[in-house]
Amino acid sequence: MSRVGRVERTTKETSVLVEIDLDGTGRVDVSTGVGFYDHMLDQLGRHGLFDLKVKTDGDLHIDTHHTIEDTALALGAAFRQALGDKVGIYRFGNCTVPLDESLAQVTVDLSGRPYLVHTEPENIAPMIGTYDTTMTRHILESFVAQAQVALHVHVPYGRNAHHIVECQFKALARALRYAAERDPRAAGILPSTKGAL
Ligand SMILES: [Mn+2]
Repeated sequence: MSRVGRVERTTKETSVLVEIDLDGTGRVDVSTGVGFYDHMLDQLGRHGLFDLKVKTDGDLHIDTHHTIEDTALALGAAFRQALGDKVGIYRFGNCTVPLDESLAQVTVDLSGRPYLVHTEPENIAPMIGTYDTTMTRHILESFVAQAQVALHVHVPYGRNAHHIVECQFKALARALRYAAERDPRAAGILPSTKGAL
């Protein structure tokens, strides 16, 4: 059974298409008009081993905010759709990824309940190209709200803004991959005592 999600989301501010295959090979085709964000979504697909297509046409004449946020919302919705009934998966995942001087620690529970805990260095440079670094938390909030997952992302230390953000996306990719992966010991079993996820 294939685990794919497809979401089209159109407002007066943006038009977004996201397609994701959780059992892919890291084949990524991403275009949002925000270079650094494309680079981050590329990390997500590559290190999550998701096949990921993202096409966003947003109101970049204003700024990159709506484009980034709405893409994250659609990505979360597509991820949730692709997870389906969650039978036979690990459910929990975590990964710690260094990027030179920066470190990201990510833990996820595909719980059905949205919750984000996020910490990163306060003195991070405000912009990376056209990417406003305060959007990282906003992306995670948006993804969590739609994917309905509990997500804890911590960067205990780091200096370079590019590294600080990129290690978060790499660790997120791996944590999501491990959580969504099929557990060979749990075929046909829903990983919850509640009977629903
Ligand atoms: Mn916003």
